[in-house]
Amino acid sequence: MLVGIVGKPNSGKTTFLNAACLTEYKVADYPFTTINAQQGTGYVRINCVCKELGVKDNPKNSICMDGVRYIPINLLDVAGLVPDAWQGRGLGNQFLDDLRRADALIHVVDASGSTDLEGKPVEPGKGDPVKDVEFLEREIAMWFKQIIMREWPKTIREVEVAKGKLEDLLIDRLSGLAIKKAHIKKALQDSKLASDKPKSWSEDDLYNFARSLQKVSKPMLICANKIDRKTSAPNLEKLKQKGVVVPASALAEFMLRKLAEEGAIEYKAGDSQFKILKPEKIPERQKPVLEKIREEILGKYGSTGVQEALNQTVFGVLNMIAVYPVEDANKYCDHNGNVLPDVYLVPKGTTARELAYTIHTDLGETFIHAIDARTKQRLAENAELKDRDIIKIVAAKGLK
Ligand SMILES: Nc1nc2c(ncn2[C@@H]2O[C@H](COP(=O)(O)OP(=O)(O)OP(=O)(O)O)[C@@H](O)[C@H]2O)c(=O)[nH]1
Ligand SMILES: [Mg+2]
Repeated sequence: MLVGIVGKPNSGKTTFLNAACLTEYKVADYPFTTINAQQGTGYVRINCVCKELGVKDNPKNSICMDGVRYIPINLLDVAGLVPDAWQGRGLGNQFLDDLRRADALIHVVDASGSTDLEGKPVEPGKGDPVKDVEFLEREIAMWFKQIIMREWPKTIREVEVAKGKLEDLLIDRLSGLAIKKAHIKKALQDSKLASDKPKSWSEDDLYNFARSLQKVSKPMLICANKIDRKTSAPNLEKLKQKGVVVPASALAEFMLRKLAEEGAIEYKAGDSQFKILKPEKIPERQKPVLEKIREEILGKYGSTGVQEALNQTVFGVLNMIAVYPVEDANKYCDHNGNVLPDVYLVPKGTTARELAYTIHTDLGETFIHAIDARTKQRLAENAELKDRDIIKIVAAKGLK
């Protein structure tokens, strides 16, 4: 799973990455601090089934803290995007190619309006985050359009003369973009275009198709960042008309995570509160800031929003579920006795057999049936899995 972090310069993308992954990439209050893509491991947070089952788990592919399971996902922070980047402005859009493999995008917006469209600082409230969303969506759609249009006359000929199927031809052009045929079919449907007559498509049609394809293949969540600034609140409502919006303060999350790492406070990513453990470890100038975070961010919004943005992206926008595979359905463990060792993120609608394939090709190929470890009932190969299911796969070729 790869989530790309996009947005104009200076909106807080790297701060978001650092807060989610506890990395230390450079952050500064001017545009284009980041030039090359930067990667980190972030986590989605779920309530672990260990509490419900009353067992002590030994997680392997994830982390469990006090009954809260953190499942790793990859995050990628890229250079800031300015209007007309697709035509080469700013750092151009070459770096968008870093996002080709992304499954979803988080658009980090400066909700406080402290920066203009190019990321230059302005008087807080003067920048318009709604415009930020509009231009960025256009830039990403134009990037997609450019890729679709590579060899477009050839594509038209192959469809209209050789009677090839547009989705088959496009899947070749778009293969590096982690786009599936189902995405192309859905985008063709959504944009209501005749797939057998691409010659009749206008520039606007092509744009709409590119936009639809981006929406289905790399859905985007808006992270309304910098909510610690007063000028953010009025913009939040307006932003909600633009899509799924999560209010956040990446800066607050980074500070809480760092203090927790140093043992000064008790705080887990996504918590709605924190507890001061060692006041002597907290620098004096940070103490009033902490109280402000407690009252004006956690108290008002319920969290700093960074964890919420990751969770909403994976479970909301991408519609994934979390499933625990086990080898022993009675003890919920693997063959080494590790209890609830792994959690897999799979798309909603995944079947028992598809899960088997995800774990190992051999398990998929020699699948016999699955067992729901909670109820001990057998599941047929096409049984759809549910969120938080604990599943044993029975296969002719078990993993040793
Ligand atoms: N008040 C406030 N400032 C923030 C927040 N997040 C980031 N910032 C500040 O915004 C500025 C830009 O942050 P970066 O993380 O470098 O932004 P970026 O989007 O990666 O910028 P580029 O790499 O230039 O594209 C820095 O001064 C950060 O301290 C936040 O939640 N609240
Ligand atoms: Mg940056």
